[in-house]
Amino acid sequence: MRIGIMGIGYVGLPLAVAFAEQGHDVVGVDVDPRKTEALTRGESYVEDIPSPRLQAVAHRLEATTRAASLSRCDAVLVCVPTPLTANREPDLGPLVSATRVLADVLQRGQLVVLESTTYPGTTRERVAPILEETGLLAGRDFHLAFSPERVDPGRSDYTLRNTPKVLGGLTESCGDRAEALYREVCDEIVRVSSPEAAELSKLLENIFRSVNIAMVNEIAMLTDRMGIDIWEVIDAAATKPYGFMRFEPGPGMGGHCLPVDPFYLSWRAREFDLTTEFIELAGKVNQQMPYHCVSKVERVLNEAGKPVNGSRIAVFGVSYKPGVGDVRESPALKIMALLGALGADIAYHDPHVPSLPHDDRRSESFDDALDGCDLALIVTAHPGVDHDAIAQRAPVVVDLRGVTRGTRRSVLL
Ligand code: SAJ
Repeated sequence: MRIGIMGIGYVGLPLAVAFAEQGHDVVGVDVDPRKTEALTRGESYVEDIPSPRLQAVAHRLEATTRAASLSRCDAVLVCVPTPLTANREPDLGPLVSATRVLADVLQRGQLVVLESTTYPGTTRERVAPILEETGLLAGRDFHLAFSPERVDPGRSDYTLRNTPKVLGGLTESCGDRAEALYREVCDEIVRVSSPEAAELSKLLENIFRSVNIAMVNEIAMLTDRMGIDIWEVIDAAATKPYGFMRFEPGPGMGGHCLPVDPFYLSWRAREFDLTTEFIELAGKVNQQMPYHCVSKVERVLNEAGKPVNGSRIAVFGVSYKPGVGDVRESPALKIMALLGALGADIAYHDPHVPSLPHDDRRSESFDDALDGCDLALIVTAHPGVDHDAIAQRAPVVVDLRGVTRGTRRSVLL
């Protein structure tokens, strides 16, 4: 088959490589020429896709900014970003413009699948009408379905191949067609009755995490006042062989999914006269965590007789979660900004983030960051970083991830 991918980022590129590895010709279309040029040179910019793997399928992979190439494809997968506006409302701009571009080249008999996370109804109410402006009817002249991406950055045990693929077609035959396509790269297909059910299942997955992370973060703010070790409490609760799922408190929730996706549903729910309290509350609690962490640092420095102003604080781990270099919505950035506003002299060490996108700060070596600091702040605990050494060598440590529990030399969240 000839497969088209619109948006060759952390979702589109793994799909492109997977289909090419199955012997299919793939056209990757992206508005960003830096991406298409890098792929043409065989350079991957997605951590989970090493360049050698990309180069191995270079003969089957065409990267271009020209959408015309999609007209020769049997199927087109749409994997463009679905961010929030500044007012935390869904921003379907990238999706609508990609769909308009696709409409200009859409051919009878093609299959179109939307993978971008979005609110229930997007495929049927926003994508289908734009494609049907061509005069072709969805479900009759072309097939249309929704199948949510489930990429978990940095994870290697579960991949596209062995993570069940949920999909919902606009019609039964749309679903059948999409299922036949994904069986090429996924071991298990989970059919649901409609695109709406598939759209909502994805949001439920991430809202489930957002709400549970918020719940444990709120309890961590309470145990901080009660003088109880939240980590000991979670370890104990996690011994329950059923009915409890472990989530860990932390500096807040980052990434491009969990801080974003829930608001797609809360916005949509308003059209049905329902305020999704859980989602809103979880958002508020998780947003508060950077402030709670900064007040913790202030208190710890104060106990050492030092003001934040002028203190040298070494931040360890600035990406949004361990093992990845992605700093989107990372709580570490908020914490550094808040501490900076209090006059702290901040340095950071992160083996995954050599420099920060929004200012000229660069990651210092482990020793340079640690030596001479008044306080070490562990925000994201990357594997391979010697957190015990931090606890041994820093005058005082605030550990937001509970990785130095055993050392008894650090102050936990
Ligand atoms: N976090 C906590 N405590 C926890 C777990 C996570 O504070 O117990 C924080 C992390 O530090 C991070 C944020 O939450 O800042 C999100 O991390 P994550 O690992 O929960 O999620 P993502 O955003 O990297 O990936 C999620 C995954 N969703 C689920 O596991 C249901 C991934 O599978 C999705 O594909 C991805 O969202 C997505 O693209 O939607």
